[in-house]
Amino acid sequence: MIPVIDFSKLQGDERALTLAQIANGCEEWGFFQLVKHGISEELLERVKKVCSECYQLREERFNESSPVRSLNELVDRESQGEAVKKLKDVDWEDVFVLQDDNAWPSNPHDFKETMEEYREEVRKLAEKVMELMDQNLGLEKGYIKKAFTGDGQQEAFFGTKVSHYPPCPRPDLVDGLRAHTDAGGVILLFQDDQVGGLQILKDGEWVDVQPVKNSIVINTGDQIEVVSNGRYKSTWHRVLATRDGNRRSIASFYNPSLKATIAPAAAPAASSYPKFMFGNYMDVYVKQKFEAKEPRFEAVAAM
Ligand SMILES: O=C(O)CCC(=O)C(=O)O
Repeated sequence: MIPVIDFSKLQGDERALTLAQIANGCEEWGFFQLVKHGISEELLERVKKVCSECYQLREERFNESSPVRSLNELVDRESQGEAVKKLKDVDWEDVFVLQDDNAWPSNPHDFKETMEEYREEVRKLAEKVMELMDQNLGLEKGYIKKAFTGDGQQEAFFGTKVSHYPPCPRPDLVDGLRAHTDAGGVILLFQDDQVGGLQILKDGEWVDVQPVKNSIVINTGDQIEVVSNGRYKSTWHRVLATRDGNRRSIASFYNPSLKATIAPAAAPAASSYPKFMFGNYMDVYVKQKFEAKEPRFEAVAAM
């Protein structure tokens, strides 16, 4: 089971133990879940409500989307006797991204206000988690944030991806989201309470990220792997499509600015990771997201 950590215990006698649990989550799993993380249940309930209402308004569009068309074509070919394989270039997902400066859905009317409030809370939580990582890695407080912002000269990238994985008639032929590691820094996921599907690859086996009501799942991306010089490896994960249930997931990505220079924090001379500009890494990542990460590091080193 993915570790579940009570974040409120950082405040009391169990701070050292909680820090150790977070270090273990980062080192051994690349994923952990936080409960009592300080984001109010009342806000989280509102987030669920507005995101579900927003999806209801998009549902018809999903039925006409390219994943649905691709799967229908495949099933047609199968019904004509062709041996078919799982789709390799399709995700069974409805998605849009919220950033500070892009267009947001205007419906339902309280979507924007609620998601602004949520993003503010989750951004603060990301920065707290990054400071704990600084401490656990023996770095000065604020090191990772500084690395992500060019020493405070730039803004970190902060995006929130609102996804739904609608019921899929043939989960054997398409994944909700194909296996990948995340490109960036720290990812904070508010996943569905009921409908599972997210899995991580641990010691060669796919392990479920069990839904825990109102928890926030934390995982680390490729840039934390570089900064930590390979101590905190980004973990492969995927979302399985399911026949029943429409899985909601809201993933917030705290990433370096595109202009930030990323390099291992300690002993760079002895490191197997290069130093590069994050924007260059993203240029490689968009083309190779669903492939192994090592060639991405090689490609960006050669740029
Ligand atoms: O929806 C999820 O649970 C995971 C999302 C994810 O892995 C991603 O967007 O990179």
